[in-house]
Amino acid sequence: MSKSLPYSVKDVHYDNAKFRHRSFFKVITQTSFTSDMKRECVSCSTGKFLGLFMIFGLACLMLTHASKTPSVTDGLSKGLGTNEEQKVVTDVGVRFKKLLRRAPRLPPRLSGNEKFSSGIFTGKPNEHDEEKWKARQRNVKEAFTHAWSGYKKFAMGYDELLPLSMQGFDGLGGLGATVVDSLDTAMIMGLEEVVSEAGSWIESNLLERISQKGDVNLFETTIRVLGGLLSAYHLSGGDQDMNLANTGPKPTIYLEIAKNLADRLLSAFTSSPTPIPYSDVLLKNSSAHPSSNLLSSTSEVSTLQLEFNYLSAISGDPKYKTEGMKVFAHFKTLPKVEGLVPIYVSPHSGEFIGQEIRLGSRGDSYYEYLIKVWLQLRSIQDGNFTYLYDMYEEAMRGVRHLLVQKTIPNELVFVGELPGGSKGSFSPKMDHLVCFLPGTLALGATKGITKEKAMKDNLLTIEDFENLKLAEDLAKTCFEMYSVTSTGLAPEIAYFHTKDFYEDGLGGGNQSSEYVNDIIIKFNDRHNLLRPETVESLFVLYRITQDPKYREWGWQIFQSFEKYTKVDSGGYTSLNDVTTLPPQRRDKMETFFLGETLKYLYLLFGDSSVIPLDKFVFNTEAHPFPIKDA
Ligand code: DMJ
Repeated sequence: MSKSLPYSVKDVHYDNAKFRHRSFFKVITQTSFTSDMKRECVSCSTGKFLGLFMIFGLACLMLTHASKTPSVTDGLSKGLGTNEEQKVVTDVGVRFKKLLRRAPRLPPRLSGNEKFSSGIFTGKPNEHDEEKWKARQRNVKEAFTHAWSGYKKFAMGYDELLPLSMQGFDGLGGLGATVVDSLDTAMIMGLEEVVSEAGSWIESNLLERISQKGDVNLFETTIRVLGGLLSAYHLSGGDQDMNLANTGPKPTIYLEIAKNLADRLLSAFTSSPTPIPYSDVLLKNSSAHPSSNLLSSTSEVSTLQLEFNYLSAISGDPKYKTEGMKVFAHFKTLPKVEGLVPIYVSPHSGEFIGQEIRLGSRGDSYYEYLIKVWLQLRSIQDGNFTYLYDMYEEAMRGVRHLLVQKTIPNELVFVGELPGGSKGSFSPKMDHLVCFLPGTLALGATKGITKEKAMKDNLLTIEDFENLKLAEDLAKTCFEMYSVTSTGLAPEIAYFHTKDFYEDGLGGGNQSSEYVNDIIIKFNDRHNLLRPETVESLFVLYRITQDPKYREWGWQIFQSFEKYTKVDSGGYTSLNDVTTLPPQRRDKMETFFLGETLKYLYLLFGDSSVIPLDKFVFNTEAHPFPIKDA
């Protein structure tokens, strides 16, 4: 028997095969019972050898008594291998296997602790727990209703609510961004009244706004407004030619408006001399222009494709996808630092500008969309998008190698920045925005299925395990960025105590936190904008690991939002300083609080079969699109 992996040439065509180890028993049974393999095997000497070997093996099994010894040599031992494997492995079998197999290239095992905390051996949550989470989910729904009612009362049709001054504000070009960003959350929560109010407003006003309004940012309008319309189209039954929503307009209304908007947004691509679009669009005359510094943000130009691809799929018009995907095809050709890219790109030269590398602002969702667009397109035969996966894997290797460090004294894992590129020095600074990364890493590792299933099916590579580990470590750091403050809410930016960096007297204010000396919060970074990234990652990690601690962390964060950001007259507000009590309030409810933060909390506390991660991909603003053929 060949001692080198892969065992079968077929495995070569199977992703990750080179890291998979198949047990002796599986090699025999799969070889024998897979019909075309059988054909190959009887005609080759290896096959004959395997056949004889199987007969010999079976004879041995019959001769030995059936004392069941767990297969300690198998990678996924003690409960994680399949039942058949454990049943048939006897002492003799184990000895044979030891003799005949080279030391396998095994994925790491779960430690006792991990097994426990991953929920694999904890069984299903009991009824009492389920009731508790249902009640907590209802609390989130009430929070959403409170947020919406404030917006409706004081700001309906404006982009955002200023909850303290009880008025609306157009900070995103005047397309009623909160209405569109909130709609699919209301659909998911089954809030028919809100669906009706938001849907009717969109039907009566949005086209007119689009044709009369001026300057909008291409990225913000795509992720919030276009994304919101597209997921509303799907969730209301548009893909199935049905109207599933009991209320609000027909799904085709959302699609028509989405097309009208996207046709105008396309001018950012078509007026640029390179595949890199301009950052701003004048909707009313479908023209586009670069930002004042003439540059586009790397994350902005690479965070349009999920939306444009899905619009092409449902409208039947390939032009949106064609333009959007040119950005990635172009990025593929540009030089990078171990897969990491600078945060600015010029639409005029098509080149990256400057050296600054980070996974926070202007860099973040470039990495998120590499893997999500690959997940969205991987079943489609009309193009080869494997390069996206390769770029993602290379980038995550770069993150692990160049950006990950641990704090002093408690070894929290964080992702820092390279302000001067690969040759510059490392900065132990992390935007809250980076907290999207644990979710993205976990999703990229299991492709949306549970860790338990992925392990059972031997689908995880060594790198997948490394990424999952980083995801879990980083999620903890993100959670501790909340716990360390007096309000239980994270600052916009945190610094970390390392051997090269420390500043005294800049803790978060919660003296009972273990991490007061690990996390440093500078004066200008103490605000909280009700951002979603941490709860987004908790949601994804809960779905993938099934570890209840992620739900508990999410619940703690939700309670802090309730306590310190809720405004009695309606809505929730951003804070100026999370480290002091009572916190100074800022007077702004961002659209993503309804579009993302509350949606992810609601899904985190709810049934895992709702919007499953192997069948949907969430855009960066938490609008879910179905994955074709998933
Ligand atoms: C949202 O608009 C999106 O999540 C984006 O990717 C990052 N910024 C906000 C939320 O913080």
